[in-house]
Amino acid sequence: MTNFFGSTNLELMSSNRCNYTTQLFTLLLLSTTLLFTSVSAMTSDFPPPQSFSHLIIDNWFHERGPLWPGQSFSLQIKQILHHAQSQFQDILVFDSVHHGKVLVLDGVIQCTERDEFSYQEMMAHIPLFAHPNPKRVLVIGGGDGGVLREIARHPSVEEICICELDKEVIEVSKKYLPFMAKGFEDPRVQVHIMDGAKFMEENQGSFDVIITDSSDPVGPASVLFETPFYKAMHGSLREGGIVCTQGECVWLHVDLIGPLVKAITPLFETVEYAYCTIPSYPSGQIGFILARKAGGDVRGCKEPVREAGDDVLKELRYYTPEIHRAAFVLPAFANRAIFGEK
Ligand code: SPD
Repeated sequence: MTNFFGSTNLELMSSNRCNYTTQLFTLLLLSTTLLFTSVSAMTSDFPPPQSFSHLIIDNWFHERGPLWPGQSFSLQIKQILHHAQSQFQDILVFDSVHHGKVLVLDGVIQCTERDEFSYQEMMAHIPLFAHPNPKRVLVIGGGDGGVLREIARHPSVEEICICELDKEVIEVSKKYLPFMAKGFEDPRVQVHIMDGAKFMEENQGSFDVIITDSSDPVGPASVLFETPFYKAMHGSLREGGIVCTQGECVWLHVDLIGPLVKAITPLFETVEYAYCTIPSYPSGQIGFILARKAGGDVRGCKEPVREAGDDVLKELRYYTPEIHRAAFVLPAFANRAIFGEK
């Protein structure tokens, strides 16, 4: 089974041999050619998960990977709480010395207790406050529950569906990461352990907001960064609906983000990019692709169109209406690389 970059996972994980430039070029070609392939092709088999024990040395976890070549972020481990392989991936949870509980999938940090609120709040509240009246929301991935926790703060939302492929991520999060997994307790949440693309095929024109809270484009999450997946999300949105997806890092991945934004621009009314800072993600930053389907009065997502009540704002630690607007203001190099602007 080949992944997003056209390599096997084992080849990719052997980062010394990985030619990053070639992979990014392959990505560009794949993004274009896959535009016309069937969405059901996304559900092909995954390779057996491998162990990432080699990233733990002397009670330190070292995040090394092909998507951030030549750099590594490390956290000191207080105690390993869980380490096992599910059907899809290696799942590690540890208590760290300064970042609280940490969730790691296939050797990549997904959340730390210290800073997860930054990503989860921005991923949920940017699209939800950019929508005049969100009622049905779909989350793809997000098995830790943190994004659900944030969506649940919106009283207009009547139904929150989540499609997570790996039920063990949900179970492990409920056991060790309750500060995020409490998102599953909201009565509006409906859990579907299945492929998100298949779910969307069965739910056309259904959602006001679709949030894809994915890992990086290596292994099970790789298809979520491809154009057919955006076509599937477009089909599953209501008119004027908004997609918000994990959009990687401008310091590391503009060669991935730019071609993807370009490839999906013909599908949507608007395609925009926002970002937040977060110390425990590679290079301390992560972005979001925001794409809006035609219909309704509102264009783009840069302006919140609803007031967040004081009761909600006092609970939030990162999102404010001001940071909503500011998040779309990109450094010059990123604007040029992603949108071709001067
Ligand atoms: N480089 C890691 C990106 C991980 C993004 N997903 C995190 C899931 C948090 N709910």
